[in-house]
Amino acid sequence: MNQKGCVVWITGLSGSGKSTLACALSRELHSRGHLTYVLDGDNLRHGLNRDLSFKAEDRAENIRRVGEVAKLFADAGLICIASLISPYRSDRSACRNLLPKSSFIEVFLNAPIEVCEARDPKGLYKLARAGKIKGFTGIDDPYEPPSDCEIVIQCKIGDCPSPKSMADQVVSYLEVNGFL
Ligand code: GGZ
Repeated sequence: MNQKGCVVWITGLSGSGKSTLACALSRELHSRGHLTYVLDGDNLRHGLNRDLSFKAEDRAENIRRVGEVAKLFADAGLICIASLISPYRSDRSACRNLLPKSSFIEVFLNAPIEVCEARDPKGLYKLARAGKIKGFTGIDDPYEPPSDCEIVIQCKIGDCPSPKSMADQVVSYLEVNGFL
């Protein structure tokens, strides 16, 4: 298969469903015969990026490294799916600038903090509210939503799309734009 590589960059708060979407999207693309690789922020912080904290400069370095790695996969013709909070517009924009135009597809998983905090799968929001984690995105650290991204996935209180339907939204974009 002659596949045009690209980077699908998923941004959103902790608990918004980025990893779930990345996994569902990867499965769907595999089932259609496409090569993918998932770069998940939380996982990479156990290896490649284990020397980095959550202060702004370290988040920038985290995102820079993942952007560079994602570019390598895209150059090799894979659909690279990166799921990181990536809270700063400037860091996301720097990654976009590493790639040829249209090959960086920014997906904003727009789940309100109320939804993410109610899910709280690892209990991190609870710890942040109690002051036991400092600089937690959305609590006492900023999240800058994209103003001009390619895809917005909307999740409202009591009405969030299923993993499959989130993945389908991205797949449709990739089809229409000649990546599949
Ligand atoms: C945000 C934090 C923090 C702080 C630990 N702020 O939802 P998770 O738990 O499983 O994934 C989050 C992960 C964030 O890593 P990223 O590499 O995606 O962040 S960034 O793009 O901002 O560099 C969260 C956990 O780490 N976590 N402390 N203070 N999330």
